[in-house]
Amino acid sequence: MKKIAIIMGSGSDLPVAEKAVSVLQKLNIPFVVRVMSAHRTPEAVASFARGARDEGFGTVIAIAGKAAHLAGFIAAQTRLPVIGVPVKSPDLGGLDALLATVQMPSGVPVATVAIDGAANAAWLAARILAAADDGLAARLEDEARLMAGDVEAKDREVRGKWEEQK
Ligand code: RP5
Repeated sequence: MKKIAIIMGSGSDLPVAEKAVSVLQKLNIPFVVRVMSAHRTPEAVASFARGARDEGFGTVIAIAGKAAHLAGFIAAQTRLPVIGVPVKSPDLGGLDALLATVQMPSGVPVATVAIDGAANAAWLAARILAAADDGLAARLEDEARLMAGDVEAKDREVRGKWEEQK
């Protein structure tokens, strides 16, 4: 099975990265977590991105805030799918990172999720791998049924509550 790389630009992004870790663990998908900065350790990022396919990765999740060039910098150097997660910052609320991540030039895409949306980055990465993995596709169907079950249970609870107040 292909691995997923979770790359964050700073140790301060770890709480966001952990959301992706939880999803990948739940789905039993192999992953690697690294801290590498497009600005502070650009050679390390370049080396990783260029070798990622040969290392057995199928998708890269890149998490960064502020002037968030990490996802785009990785996408420039690998043809693997790259998913960008903009991180919320106290000054501009993450809009800075969202725009820096999403506004890529044609031909070099970064699939950008919501601000701090690392969970959905992992779900999307799983869907990408599941296109060529029937076992993973079946696990995603199971998880979708569980999610539906949670909503239906809450619906029953809420309906019951209002019926009691008639
Ligand atoms: C980005 O700048 C990082 O991804 C982080 O979200 C933000 C702040 O980094 P630190 O100054 O906390 O290292 O490069």
